[in-house]
Amino acid sequence: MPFHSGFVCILGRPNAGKSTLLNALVGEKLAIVSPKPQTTRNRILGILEIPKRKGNAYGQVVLIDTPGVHRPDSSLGRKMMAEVHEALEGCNLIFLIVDATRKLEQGDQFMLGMLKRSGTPAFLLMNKIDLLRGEKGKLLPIMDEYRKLNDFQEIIPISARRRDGLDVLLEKTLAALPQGPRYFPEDQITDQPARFMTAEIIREQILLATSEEVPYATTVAIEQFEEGARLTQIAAVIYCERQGQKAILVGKRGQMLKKIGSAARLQIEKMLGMRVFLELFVKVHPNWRESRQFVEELDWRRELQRLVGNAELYGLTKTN
Ligand SMILES: Nc1nc2c(ncn2[C@@H]2O[C@H](COP(=O)(O)OP(=O)(O)OP(=O)(O)O)[C@@H](O)[C@H]2O)c(=O)[nH]1
Ligand SMILES: [Mg+2]
Repeated sequence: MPFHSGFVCILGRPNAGKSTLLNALVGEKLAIVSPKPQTTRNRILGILEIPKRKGNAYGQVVLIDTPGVHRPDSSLGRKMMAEVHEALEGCNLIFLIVDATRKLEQGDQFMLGMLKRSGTPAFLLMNKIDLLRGEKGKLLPIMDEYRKLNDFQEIIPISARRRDGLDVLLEKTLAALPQGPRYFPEDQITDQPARFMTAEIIREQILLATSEEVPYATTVAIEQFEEGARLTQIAAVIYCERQGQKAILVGKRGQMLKKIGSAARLQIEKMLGMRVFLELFVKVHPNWRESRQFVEELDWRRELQRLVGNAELYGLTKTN
C-alpha cells in the first residue's frame, strides 16, 4: 500500500462546527470552540498521521481549519476572509461542512461560489446530525439542494461533537488524496506555537464568560512567555475597544479577570505539562478591529518570521 498525503481545507459558515471537527479528527484540542459565531480568526493546521495497518491505506492528512465564511465589515473581518482564501489555495480537497439542521441561505450560496471557483474536489459534510434525533428524513431534501448546486465527490452525515461518521470520513479522505510525501514530522500535530495557542485559550475563556459585543471587540496579545524548568511565566494583554468593555472584562473588584485568568491557566498548564504563572492586563485600543496595521500585527505567522529561531515558537508535538 502506498503512502497518501495532502492538504484538506475545512470550509463552512460561522458556527458550522469546523473547529470541533478539526479537534475530533486530530484527537487533541488545537482550535478553540464556542457557541458564538466567528470564534476562529486564523487558519489552523492539524496534522493527522494514519499509521500502516494490514490492507488499509495509510498516510498523512493535513487539515486546515478556517474562519467562518461571512461578509466582512471590518479590517479584522477582511483579514479573516483572507485567511480562508489562503487556506483554499493549493489544497487537495475541501470539506464543506454545513449545519444539517439549517436550511440553505444566501451566505451558503456565496460559499458555494467560492468552492466552485477554487476548482478543488469537495466532500459535503452534514454536521450536527445528533440534533436531528428521530427526524433524519429532514436531511435528504437539504442534501438534494446542495447536490444540485455542486458536484460533491462524497456526501457524508457526521456529528463532529459525538465523533459519528468520522471513520468513514477519514477512509474516504485518504482514498481521495494522492500518493505523496510526509509533509510534517510524524509526531507533529500542528504548526501553531504554544505561545499563540496560549493567546487563543485566553480568548476562549473570554468568549465563554462574556456576551454581546465584548467577545467580538476583544483580542489577546502575549507580551511575555518564559519557559523555565518547572514554571512558565506568561503575561498577556487583553485588548478591547471601549472603556465600558474594559469595565466588564475586569469586573467588580477584578472578579471577571480573575475568573478568565484561572480558567485559562488550568488549560495552559495542561497543554504545557507544567505550572504556569499567568498575568493578565486589559487595555483599550479604540476601534482596533478597523486598524489594518493592528490586525496584521496580531498575525502569529508574521510574528514567527520576526522572532525566527526562538524555540518556544515551533509547532506543538504530541504530549503523550
Ligand atoms: N450538537 C452538536 N453541536 C456541535 C457539533 N459540532 C459542533 N457543535 C457546536 O457548534 C458550536 C460551534 O462549533 P465550532 O466548532 O466553534 O464551529 P466553527 O465552525 O469552528 O465556528 P467559527 O470558528 O465561529 O466559524 C459549538 O457550540 C459546538 O459545540 C455537532 O456535531 N453536534
Ligand atoms: Mg472555528
